[in-house]
Amino acid sequence: MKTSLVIPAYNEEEALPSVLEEYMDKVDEIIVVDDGSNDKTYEIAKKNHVQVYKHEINKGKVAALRTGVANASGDIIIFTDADCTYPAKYVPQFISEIEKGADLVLGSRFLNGINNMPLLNMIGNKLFSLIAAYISCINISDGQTGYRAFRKENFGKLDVKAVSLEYETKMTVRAAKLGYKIVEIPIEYRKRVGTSKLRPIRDGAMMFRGLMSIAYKETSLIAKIFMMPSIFFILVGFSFGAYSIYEKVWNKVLQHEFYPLIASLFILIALQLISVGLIMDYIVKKLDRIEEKLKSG
Ligand SMILES: Nc1nc2c(ncn2[C@@H]2O[C@H](COP(=O)(O)OP(=O)(O)OP(=O)(O)O)[C@@H](O)[C@H]2O)c(=O)[nH]1
Ligand SMILES: [Mg+2]
Repeated sequence: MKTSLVIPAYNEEEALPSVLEEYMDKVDEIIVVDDGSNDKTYEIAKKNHVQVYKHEINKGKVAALRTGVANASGDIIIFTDADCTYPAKYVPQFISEIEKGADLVLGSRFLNGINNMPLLNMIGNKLFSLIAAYISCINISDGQTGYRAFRKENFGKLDVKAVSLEYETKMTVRAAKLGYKIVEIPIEYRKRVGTSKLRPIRDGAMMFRGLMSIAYKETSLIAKIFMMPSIFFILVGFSFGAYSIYEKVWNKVLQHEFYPLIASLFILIALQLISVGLIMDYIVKKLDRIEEKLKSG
């Protein structure tokens, strides 16, 4: 099977030469998508005799990945970054897993211990991976990784609606929903070369919004029915609690001595409703996945 490597690159003149050298003999074709860089990224890619496509303006990583896949001729597509973080030595494993029948292969940065990710990114990534694993009911350690492989014919289904870093997570959740076989390969994650293009607050917020929207869409109706009233109980509970604290701190005397009790009761009811909702949701999702698997044979 022919393998195409897609590398989105935005101002990566420092890292790109060693990335290309490292991957050159591991795949059948390399496609670099220069995403409107204003440094020497394009010239460097051209000099290395790989396929290069250029966005005249910066359109973001997702657009760059799509341009890459649209121009790839391989049966297997591998995504990697242009910043030297993902070692090329795992490529044969990615290919072999796809050939053995995996639908989506993920290079997991959280399985083998060697991880040079900055602390803030690490916390964010782990949190989002946990949410993604919960939503999709599968045990994935790194739903966010940018190092991944799949068959080109499946890209239509895996190409989720997203503009920023939520793309990878959403793709992983989609694959799980489709009942695809997802395989994780433990990889080493190296320190990035060149400056980070990540805007932690903006990108983190986009990712959070993206995940919340899939969490809402993916939550079954029965779970929503259980969980919705908990908003009312939480609001009332917190109001009673806040009023009791106000009385105690500012008036120095608790006139309504039952208010703290009411607050605790309402919050406990809310927690119970949320727990029942989550359990229901988990069961419904498991059943859905079993049905999905039976349908796809
Ligand atoms: N962030 C970002 N990356 C882009 C863009 N277009 C292409 N890319 C490429 O997408 C890949 C991932 O971007 P990175 O800046 O490495 O983001 P990250 O891997 O989440 O974070 P760090 O490695 O910690 O900087 C790199 O190869 C970028 O060059 C863009 O508009 N924004
Ligand atoms: Mg990176």
